[in-house]
Amino acid sequence: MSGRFITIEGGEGAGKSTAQAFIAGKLEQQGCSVVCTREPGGTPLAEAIRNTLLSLKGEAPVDMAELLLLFAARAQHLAKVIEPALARGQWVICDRFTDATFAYQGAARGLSCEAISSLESLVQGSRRPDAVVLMDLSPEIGIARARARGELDRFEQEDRAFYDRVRVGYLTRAEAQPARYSIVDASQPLDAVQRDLRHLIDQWTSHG
Ligand code: T5A
Repeated sequence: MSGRFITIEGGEGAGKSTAQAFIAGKLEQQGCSVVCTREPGGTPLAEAIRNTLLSLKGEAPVDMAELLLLFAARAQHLAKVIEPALARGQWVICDRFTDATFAYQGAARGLSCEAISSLESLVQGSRRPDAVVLMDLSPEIGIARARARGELDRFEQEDRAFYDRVRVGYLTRAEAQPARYSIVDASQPLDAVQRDLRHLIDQWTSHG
């Protein structure tokens, strides 16, 4: 079975990392070779950009600088990790990707979708995720989960209206492309979330 490029999206604390570990474990049990990675990040340079973007210290980037830094990290990550893994036939399970840019920098910060789409084509060529799992959760619960886990980063200091726009941005994209996106109700208890994820894994592997 050849690998697929799966991305996991959603607001703060929606359970993306937990879902990623679960999906990777199930695929590995089926004999798939899996690479787990994340954005921003995934290579030393891209992780350095992540640290800069998430930090509360120093000069905060203006919105356009934030957008360009995210795509700079993405270019490095694609070239060094994602494309080589897919070329080897591995599955790539990525915690956030370009849908996060449309939701955060587009819907929430208000940068133009056309500008983001242009950068998407420039940096990614025709590469798009084969499937996007949207962990949908109200920002209230997500931020409470993130807060319970520890200190909040720069993105986690935004106001409630920002996260509402992020959520609507994600849902709008998911509803426009139902073949590629699967929405998981992330407010459910973990075992119900994992049951839904198992259905998705079955779909992906039965079309392999
Ligand atoms: N960003 C990123 C952009 O603005 N543009 C971009 O293009 C990209 C790529 C960093 C930030 O970067 C921004 C958005 C982000 O703000 P991040 O660190 O990946 O991105 O984002 P966070 O959402 O902050 O990641 P978290 O690690 O906080 O959240 P997760 O991964 O969604 O949640 P997870 O799995 O760690 O779970 C959080 C807690 O909830 C529990 C877990 O055990 C954990 O304690 N939990 C549940 N509890 C109850 N029921 C369930 N069903 C649960 N599932 C998990």
